[in-house]
Amino acid sequence: MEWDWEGFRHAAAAFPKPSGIDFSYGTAGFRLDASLLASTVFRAGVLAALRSLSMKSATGLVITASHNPASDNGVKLVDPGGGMLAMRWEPHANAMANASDEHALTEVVRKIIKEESIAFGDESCGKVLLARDTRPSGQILLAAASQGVAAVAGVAPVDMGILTTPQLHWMVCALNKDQPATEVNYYSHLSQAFRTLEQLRPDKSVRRSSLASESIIIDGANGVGALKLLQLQELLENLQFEVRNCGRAGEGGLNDGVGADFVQKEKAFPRNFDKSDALKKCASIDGDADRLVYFYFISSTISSPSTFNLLDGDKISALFARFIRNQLQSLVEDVEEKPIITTTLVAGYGDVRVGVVQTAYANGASTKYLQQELGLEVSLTSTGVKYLHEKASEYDIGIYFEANGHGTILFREEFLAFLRTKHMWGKPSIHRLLAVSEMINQAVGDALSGILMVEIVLMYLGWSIQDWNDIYADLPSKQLKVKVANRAAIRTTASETKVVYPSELQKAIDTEVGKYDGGRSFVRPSGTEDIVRIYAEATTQSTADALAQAVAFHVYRLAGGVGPQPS
Ligand code: NG1
Ligand code: ZN
Repeated sequence: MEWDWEGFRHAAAAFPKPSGIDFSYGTAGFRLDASLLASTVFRAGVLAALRSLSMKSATGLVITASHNPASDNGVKLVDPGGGMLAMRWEPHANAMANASDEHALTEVVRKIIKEESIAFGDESCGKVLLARDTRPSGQILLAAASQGVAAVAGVAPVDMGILTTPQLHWMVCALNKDQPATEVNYYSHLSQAFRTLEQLRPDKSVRRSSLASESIIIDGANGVGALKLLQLQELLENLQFEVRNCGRAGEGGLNDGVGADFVQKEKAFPRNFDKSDALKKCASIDGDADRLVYFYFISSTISSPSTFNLLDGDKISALFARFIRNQLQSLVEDVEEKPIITTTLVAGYGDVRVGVVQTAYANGASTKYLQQELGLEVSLTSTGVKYLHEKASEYDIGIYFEANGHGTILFREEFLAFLRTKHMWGKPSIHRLLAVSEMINQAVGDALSGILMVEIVLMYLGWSIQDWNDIYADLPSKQLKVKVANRAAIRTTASETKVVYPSELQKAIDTEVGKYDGGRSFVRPSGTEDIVRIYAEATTQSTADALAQAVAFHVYRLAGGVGPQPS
């Protein structure tokens, strides 16, 4: 098939790059004010098409800016396995997004074709699945991305409509495994696995603690996830939830004082929740439904003040890790009586490696719980699920979560194949592990499958949200952000826990940390906003707040802060 370069240039010329902007593929793709994005999404469409040809499999592209304000938008690219675009291709994405015009873009594309040895066959052989969230700018941007895909010879764009980010990841993964891959298939797959797990519950008569409540109230962030939760609910007879912040008239705007990012960072109720919801089990998802946190509120009594309790990604991870560990333990006890510490020897398979992956934002108390209470291996990676996902895939069962609620449980294919061959053992834990691998999204963190998993584990344990919260007490922590003129002006070590440049900044942070008992603090430039993020932990909330404030002041002073100075 001949590449029609003239036609390509013509198509690209319809989406000129805005001048004076340096686009950068961040923590999770490109994200910016929607009015500036048409050229970038067209080019991302071209890139997704090239990636599809290069891998000879379908790829995906989602138009979303996740938890950012409604006026922003962005693009996330999905690799054939269902994960994020391979990091090795990110420089290609940057080079394309920043090409000055259609001629420069053509040169970049030619170079990528050569470097990646992309061959053009005689027939159409590429496919890119496209989806978008509910942002008003989504439709026009999706059309631009679709034209980008179609501009590549032999690649077909397929518009899957309005979806959550994890739904599109799931579909790309399923399609490339020749499995049914529609939205209906997604709901039936998840709900079927949930029902299987319900049936495999060991003691259905187990009494829930007195405060355990069957139902959940979910904050849908006024985004796409709310709509999809309502669809999922129709297939779940035994799980009741009320969805608030669905984007109905009067409920407010997308991510505006609502959603998982707001709840986790502010440690506060989202809109349309209040003290009348005291003691109820509440959850919050973000604007594209790939993050999940839980929360509940205890109203004040004469003896104690009211408290807002956040159960973040770390606590979700700890709950999942406990469940997985228990299932493996019963497998081992049934087979050959071995305790679990880091690896579990299962007859016929060998050591089953279970690991939990976190980032530096993980609360220190969660790491301690995972290591000391559960005896599990914990590894740390840089911020961004692409790093956590990669690390988690090294284990037979890898549990990964960012504190912000983005995460999942990955099962190694060889381990699942082993479990399938052992079906005849008739051990419930084998069937449970297999059902979990079907229910929890294997492609990417997914708030919808995360809710099902949390609920089933609580059901197994007979726990209320308070019982779950009590597994460990978070160390008091505080997150702040400082607006800077150029976020590239700060560089950190690979683990992101130390500033390398400007070096005086790290010295100032060390001095501040030294003033507080049990203090920990680090800063890093955001990969999604023009800000530097500050994290601080200490033994009391007021000292964590003070440490964060002091460090924010040094960031402002030494790293080119703009706008109001932190006090
Ligand atoms: P940045 O803006 O790079 O910190 C944020 C989150 C990441 C990840 C991405 C993608 C924090 C501290 N950072 O990245 O963990 O989720 O957004 O959405 O929550
Ligand atoms: Zn998101």
